[in-house]
Amino acid sequence: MKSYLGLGTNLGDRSANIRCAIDMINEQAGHVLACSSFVETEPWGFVSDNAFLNAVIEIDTSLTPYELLRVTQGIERSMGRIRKSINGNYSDRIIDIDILLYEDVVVGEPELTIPHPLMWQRRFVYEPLLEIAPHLKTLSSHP
Ligand code: PH2
Ligand code: MG
Ligand code: MG
Repeated sequence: MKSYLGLGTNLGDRSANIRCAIDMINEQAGHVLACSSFVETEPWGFVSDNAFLNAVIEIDTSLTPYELLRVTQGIERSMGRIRKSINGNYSDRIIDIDILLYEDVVVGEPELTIPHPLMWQRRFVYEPLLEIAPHLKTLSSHP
């Protein structure tokens, strides 16, 4: 099954963090088929002095969406991500792995929403996504 994952980090050696996450995803979740450029982006939705590095990858996975969520959360934890948010607000992080799309599956649960509900609002997601998946432009409301 084809899935697109968004990767983001704004702490430590950011490009090493993304490369480490990609290696672990490739080992634990499924073959990485494509990887976007790593793009430097301003924090979106919260205030921080630490700029982000973002990327999007395409994988071929035999995991279900929930198994993929468990595995990506396990990778986040193993890379040292502790707090997900502070009082419900976004916070700095070593690595964040978000499931953007999974085939054309739609999931609407509190724990997991696919397609990612904010993906077409966030330039740091849709720019790298469209770089590796230009055919998805028809899904977006952006030109
Ligand atoms: N992730 C967020 C909130 N804000 N801003 C940027 N630039 N990059 C991100 O990956 C990001 C964000 C929530 O996960
Ligand atoms: Mg996120
Ligand atoms: Mg996340």
